[in-house]
Amino acid sequence: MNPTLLQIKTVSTPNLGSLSFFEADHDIPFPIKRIYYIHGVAKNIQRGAHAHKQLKQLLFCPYGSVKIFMDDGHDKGDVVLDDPSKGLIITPCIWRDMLWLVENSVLCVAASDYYDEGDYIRDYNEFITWINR
Ligand code: T46
Repeated sequence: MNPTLLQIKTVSTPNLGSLSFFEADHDIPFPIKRIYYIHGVAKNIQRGAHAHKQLKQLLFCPYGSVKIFMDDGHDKGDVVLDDPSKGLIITPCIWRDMLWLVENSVLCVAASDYYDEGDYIRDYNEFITWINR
């Protein structure tokens, strides 16, 4: 599996820190309809255990470190988001789990569509059936 990593554009100013940014359609290959973020998570907690049928996402971690496990039904891979300028694009039909390596890490998602529970596959066997349909 070949995850698509994005180096998020970052402007550093001496003594003032850094500013990172991305623009829909210009820097990421889809329009953004929703932003959400997961926070207040203890170390070693794992979330996820689902795939999306249509949703495209950019994941990034502005604070902390979160490991993303991905499975397309054939290959598996993982990426550690441990730098605010590191982004991970996840295309549809990828089973994912997210493991908090550092307490209170913030995982942000820019998503191509509004929330729709019908877009989730939360059962792994159903996921395998879906990708082989
Ligand atoms: C994903 C990973 C990276 C909403 O009501 N609206 C929303 O926009 C979202 C994203 C979730 N929810 C509700 C659905 C559940 O009742 O929030 C609750 C927790 O969602 P979930 O268990 O799916 O959370 P994670 O951390 O397993 O997954 C989330 C996203 O849901 C998912 O799209 O790819 O982050």
